[in-house]
Amino acid sequence: MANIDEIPYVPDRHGVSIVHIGIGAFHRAHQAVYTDDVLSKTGGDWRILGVSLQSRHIADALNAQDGVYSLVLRDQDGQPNIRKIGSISGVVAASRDTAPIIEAFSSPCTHIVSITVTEKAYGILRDKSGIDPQHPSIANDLANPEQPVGVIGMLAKGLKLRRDLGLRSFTVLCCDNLPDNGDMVRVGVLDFARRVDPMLGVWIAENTCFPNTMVDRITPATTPELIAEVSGILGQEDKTPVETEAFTQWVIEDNFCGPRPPWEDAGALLVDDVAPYENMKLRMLNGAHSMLAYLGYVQGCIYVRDVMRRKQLATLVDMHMQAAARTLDPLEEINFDDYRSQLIERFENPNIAHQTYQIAMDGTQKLPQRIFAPAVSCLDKGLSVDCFALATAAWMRYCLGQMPDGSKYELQDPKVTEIAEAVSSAGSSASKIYQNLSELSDFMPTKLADSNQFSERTIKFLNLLIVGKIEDITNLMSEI
Ligand code: CS2
Repeated sequence: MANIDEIPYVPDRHGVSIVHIGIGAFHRAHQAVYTDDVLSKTGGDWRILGVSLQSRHIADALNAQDGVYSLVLRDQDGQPNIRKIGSISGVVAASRDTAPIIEAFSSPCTHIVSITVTEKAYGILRDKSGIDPQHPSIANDLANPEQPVGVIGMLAKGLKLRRDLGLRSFTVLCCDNLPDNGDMVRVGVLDFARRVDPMLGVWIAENTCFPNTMVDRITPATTPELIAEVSGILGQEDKTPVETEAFTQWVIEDNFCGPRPPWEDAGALLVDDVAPYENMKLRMLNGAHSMLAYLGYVQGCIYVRDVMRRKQLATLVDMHMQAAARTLDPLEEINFDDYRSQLIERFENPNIAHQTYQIAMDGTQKLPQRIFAPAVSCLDKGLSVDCFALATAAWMRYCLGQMPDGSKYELQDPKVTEIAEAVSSAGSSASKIYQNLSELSDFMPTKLADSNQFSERTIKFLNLLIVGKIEDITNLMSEI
């Protein structure tokens, strides 16, 4: 029988002081759980008002359950453990009703606005010089700053309300998988504010903190099967369960401009500098994830665990993590070999059904920090770029949108049109595919694009992948 843990506190007795934008599965398996731990251990008014930018469904489903949902923990063996989470007070669908969001932004009780909206939603240029005025929600919000639909416009509006009401700024806490995520959002919000109200830019620069964070917990998307399984165990329907692994990690820069929950009591690490943790996670975990997703998907592996069961692919994953570790500065508290072994065990977890297709989404938004940044470090350090060339080739092969048997799959990426044009005008030549895809806008860093070593190796791997020769790849890699 599965174990069910009920909420050990009365949720309604705790006030709301956090607004969270992007109330998807990851937030519900991560920050909402740390906050639930805090509420259980030390209480406080730390509940979360969720904002859903796109989906109305999640707002309706969670509100119908008073924000309460099941967290399903699946470790390597045994029964799932179900835990009810009470830290979310309710969810507002921004596309339907902005009044409760304005009210929360204007409340002196709100101390933090946190975010998980995925990489593509920000619209900030990769060189962090500012916002991308072509990005759909940025373009919309620059034209209508009073009715923002995107995350940057919404933060700027919220901060404007604080300034106009003479309230202390809230802290903006970005929890997406991006390097220097807080610094990046700061650049975007400041640039946006300066364009719509220059004095607001000055106020934000002086008053608002944007801590950097590293977040980690493998969380597959919720499926109808999970909903049916959990509802069966509970004996009543839960439309919004999330399943995740036992492992969880959160490293937060201790830089808040107002009160914050004692998340360290729930196991979060509050530090002065998040960058070394962030690079380790982005390059070793996420980099290997992207590589295995592209390679595995076209080999017919539906889940990450299927990739790990194929010896040759698992060896390539291990090699990728080792290569990524070589690009990192040492971290006193962490032995990278131990971290790698732990990652491999997590990827192998037979009870987590994490789809390679899910990870393969939005490659143009993920490769720069996961694959290109460590590749550039290799060039700087005189190390082999092979593992990163292979990951890039695997993504390029995936961009062809076709399985080895000719059946087609749909690419999900904000640059899908550009990718389709790049691929179709390249014909069947690997070097032309490489050239066209590496020239996508705001994508590959110049240093990498200019490297003959990188292009030659990537094209060589891409050629092998197009004819489906995984054995030859392993042989080539073992020459490293
Ligand atoms: C994954 C991440 O979908 C992806 O791109 O690499 O969501 C990964 O599972 C998480 O970052 C783990 O913390």
